[in-house]
Amino acid sequence: MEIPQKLLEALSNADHVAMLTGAGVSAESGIKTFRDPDGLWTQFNPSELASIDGFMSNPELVWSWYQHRIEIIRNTKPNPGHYAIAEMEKMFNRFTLITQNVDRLHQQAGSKLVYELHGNIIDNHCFQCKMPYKEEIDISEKSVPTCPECGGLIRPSVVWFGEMLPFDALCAADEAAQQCDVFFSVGTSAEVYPAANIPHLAKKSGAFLVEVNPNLTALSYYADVKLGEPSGVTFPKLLEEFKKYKKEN
Ligand code: BV8
Ligand code: ZN
Repeated sequence: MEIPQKLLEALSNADHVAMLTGAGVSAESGIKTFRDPDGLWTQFNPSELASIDGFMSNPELVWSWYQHRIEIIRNTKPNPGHYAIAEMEKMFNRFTLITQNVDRLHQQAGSKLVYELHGNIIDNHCFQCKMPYKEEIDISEKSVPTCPECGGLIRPSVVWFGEMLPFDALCAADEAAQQCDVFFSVGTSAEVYPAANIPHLAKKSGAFLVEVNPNLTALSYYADVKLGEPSGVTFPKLLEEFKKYKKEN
């Protein structure tokens, strides 16, 4: 796989690099994506499991589905793509990492600043009074824990469909998209909004847009460079080539 010269040039002139990641960056760690042929949404219905209505109509089903995903994530390690992205954070004057993932594998790989647009699956809070829920979760327990403050049901701290994204993360993402010199869209189908707007905003703001994805997406047409290898292969290669380029130039 060749890393195009024009990308190495854009990176060597870049003061601010920004990146949006999706489920594809965790695929090589063994976590299923959502919309690939064997993706989660082919087996499960997102409106039933990842929505307020779904939780209200069957809290036990939704709670057990998230406990099931947490179990998988607990036995999962970051892949070379996550580690290379963590290293990129130190190589640029400004580096902004924005993710749609709830698995915290970027942080596990050493990324210090990660804006989570869709929350995270590790934390929980009260559905009613929003109070963070810190008590240990007994995953064998089928019933949904209740809030010690108000007795409300406890839910995972992810952003469900129809729910607003965390304001600070969304603002940071929009700001980075408008100010960055190079923007990477990695392992996302770019179909879930408002996250899918961010790469387009970066392009419109003059950023050099790079897509890392083995498949075509709604964004591919707009990319200045498309790297079609899996992210766990692409980023270690990109770092190696970029270090060589910086030495020679
Ligand atoms: C909201 C957390 C409003 C939970 C998730 C405008 C137009 C149309 C619809 C809408 C719109 N605006 C809003 C909507 C509705 C909806 C939406 O976008 N629907 C879509 C489906 C049409 N958006 C919302 O509901 C959002 N909220 O709009 O609120 C509002 C306004 C005011 C007041 C109140 C409310 C909330 C959206 C967030 C939902 N939560 N997750 C959980 O995880 O359980 S979304 C879920 O999908 C994941 O978080 C994920 O991040 C997201 C996107 O999926 P991707 O990450 O892109 O994964 P996908 O499987 O699709 O693609 C993987 C890609 O990786 C593929 O392209 C594949 O080729 C590639 N790949 C595979 N292997 C690799 C790889 N790439 C690189 N390397 C590899 N190895
Ligand atoms: Zn409560």
